Amino acid sequence: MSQVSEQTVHVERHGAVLVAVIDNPPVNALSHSVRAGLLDAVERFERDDASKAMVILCAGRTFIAGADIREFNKPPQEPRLGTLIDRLDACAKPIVAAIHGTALGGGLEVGLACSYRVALDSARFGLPEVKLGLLPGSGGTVRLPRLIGVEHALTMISEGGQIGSQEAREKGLVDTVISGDLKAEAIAFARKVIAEGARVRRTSDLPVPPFDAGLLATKRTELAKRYKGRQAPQIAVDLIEKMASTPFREAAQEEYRVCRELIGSNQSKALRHLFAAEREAAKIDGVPADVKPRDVNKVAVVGPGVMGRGIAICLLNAGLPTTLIGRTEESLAKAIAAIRKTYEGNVKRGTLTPDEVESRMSRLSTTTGYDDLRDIDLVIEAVTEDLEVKKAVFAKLDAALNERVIIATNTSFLDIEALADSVSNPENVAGMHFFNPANIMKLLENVRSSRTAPDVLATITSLGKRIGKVPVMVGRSEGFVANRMLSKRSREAQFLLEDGATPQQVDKVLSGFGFPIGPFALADLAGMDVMAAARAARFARMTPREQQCDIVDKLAAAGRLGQKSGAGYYLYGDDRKPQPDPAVNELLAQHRQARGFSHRDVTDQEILERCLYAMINEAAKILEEGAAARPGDIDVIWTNGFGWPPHLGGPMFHADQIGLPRIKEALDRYSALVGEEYFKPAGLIERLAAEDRGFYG
Ligand code: 3H9
Repeated sequence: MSQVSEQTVHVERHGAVLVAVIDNPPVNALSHSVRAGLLDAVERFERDDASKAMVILCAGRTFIAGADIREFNKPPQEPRLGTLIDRLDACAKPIVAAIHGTALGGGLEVGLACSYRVALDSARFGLPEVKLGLLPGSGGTVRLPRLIGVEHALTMISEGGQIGSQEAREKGLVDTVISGDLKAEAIAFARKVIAEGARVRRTSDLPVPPFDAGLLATKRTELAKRYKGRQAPQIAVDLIEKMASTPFREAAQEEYRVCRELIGSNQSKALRHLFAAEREAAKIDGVPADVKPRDVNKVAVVGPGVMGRGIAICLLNAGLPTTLIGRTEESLAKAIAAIRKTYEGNVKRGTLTPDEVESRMSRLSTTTGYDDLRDIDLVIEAVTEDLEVKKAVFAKLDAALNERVIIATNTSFLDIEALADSVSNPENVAGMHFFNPANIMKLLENVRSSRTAPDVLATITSLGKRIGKVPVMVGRSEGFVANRMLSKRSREAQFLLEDGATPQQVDKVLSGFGFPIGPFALADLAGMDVMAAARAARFARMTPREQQCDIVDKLAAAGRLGQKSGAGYYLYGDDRKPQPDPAVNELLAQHRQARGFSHRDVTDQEILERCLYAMINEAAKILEEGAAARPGDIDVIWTNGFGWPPHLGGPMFHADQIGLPRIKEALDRYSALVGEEYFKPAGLIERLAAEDRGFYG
């Protein structure tokens, strides 16, 4: 019998039914003690003639959420999950998995190895391993297709999505959906199984259902497009292909071999790093975990412009009654119409029902005054990006709101301390920096001032999660973290054009690296007028070379506003596909000549290094200044905000993979080539490189 190191599984006898209860908070992951405890429970069940059926149940908020990710960096320890699963599968008496919460990864694999599965109506099911750069390693790819068919199983395995209980029931994954007391109902179900002859049903005995021969090729193409550069989704198709023509045991062995190989891969390490970093980011540096967020039941948004509308949609979607404050009835009417239009788009795409739209719209109210804000708990200010305008709004809010109301600004670069100075309770002031389109983008940079109260920081973090964002706390710094780093990449992209690169070369290199879109195609999407306005706003703080690098202004002046005018860095036809334009090359040649730059052939390596290392160097300065608390926060910001490919772990993780000594050497090289003011290595990089350490130690 296996040794149980700590008690995370106990058994209860209910007549002829033995119930094994797993209690391993927070998510009942299959840690060593759970595997050992469950194996003990099965062995005891097998020995005990009085027990005719067994139920596996979990305490707490969820059924098993998978293998214990924290154990992946250590060698596998017996009993391995595969050993336990084989034992469940081989059991001569029926076992019922009683599922609530989320049955994920190894958790679902435990369920699949049981004879029966019953689930609460709110339960969810998935094999999310692919999101961690892995694939199921304990029978998921060999059992799920046998149970629900190859096509559905392939979708779940290669995309990692979840399905609910009703769908699971329809597809044959679940035998019964329960809406009452899971434990009582699961025991009753087990008694019924006993009464009907205690039949054992093994998924491993089922044949693989026939499937469309073209499915695998179609799926490969679809996945390659959707998960650019990711290896696990493609390997999922390989495994399913092999599974369909290989005996069960052999296919299961191959699955385990592949899973172990993927655990050791760089892509999986990067994705596991991000999983942990995202959770770490929710823990606010310097704020104890027991600080309670304030209640947020009713909110207001000041400013019915594009950002204000997007923010209002997020709040309405989360069920929060929201008041939109605007200067005129006309601007508010326009905002209401735009919000409704967004929702109608959702209805057309089938992601919302008309009733859901009406219930969301019914939570929206508008006002042009500040008199009726008595019940509001939190206000998000999203007016024009001008300190004086914002201060005037803050003064009005200060007069109207009670002393506990949180005032969050959506500024993207103004000084949060100056805004805090303009109200009587500066401890209530913070930033909530959304990214456009606010209702779509996952990243939320929450900003703390030196005086923001800890419970205000906890509140904006929990509100961020509640509205479906990935909130990361940042400190005072111009452009905060995401935009500050982006501005360095944009600068280098512009300088590279002056040196001789073309927009398409730069875009190709960066999208080849894994960004969803290159910087110039992105600028064409945003609009050259917008880019020129942003440049004008920063002009006084630019270096002389940046000031004179006015390619954006020249394009805007030529009416090349990007996609909306049919031409920008590229030409656009009806299909909106960017086509290189000789006129842009001519404009660049003239610019170079006027500026005294001679054209040279810029290598792809130089493009990649200058764009990425300029960002990494800036990130190191941000860390030194304390504007980000941890390198992981920066990785979370860039993978959720500006499309850094998740399988490369974020800029800080990637820097460590390359090695800081190598990065420092390149920064020195570009200091000499481009200028010290752009590439002088940050003190942190100098120090870590000298010690041959990385950002993560
Ligand atoms: C697998 O199963 C491989 C097998 O096929 C084969 C093996 C051979 N392990 O997300 P939350 C922690 S691969 C360890 O904030 P929520 C998490 O770090 C696995 N810890 O809560 C956090 O800790 P802390 C396949 C885990 O309610 C705490 O739980 N399974 C694990 O928003 C709360 O997490 C997955 O990929 C784990 N597996 O969401 C599932 N999972 O408090 C990954 C969570 O210290 N998990 N923790 O920061 C999830 O998707 C979500 O955590 C879940 C709960 C939906 C379960």
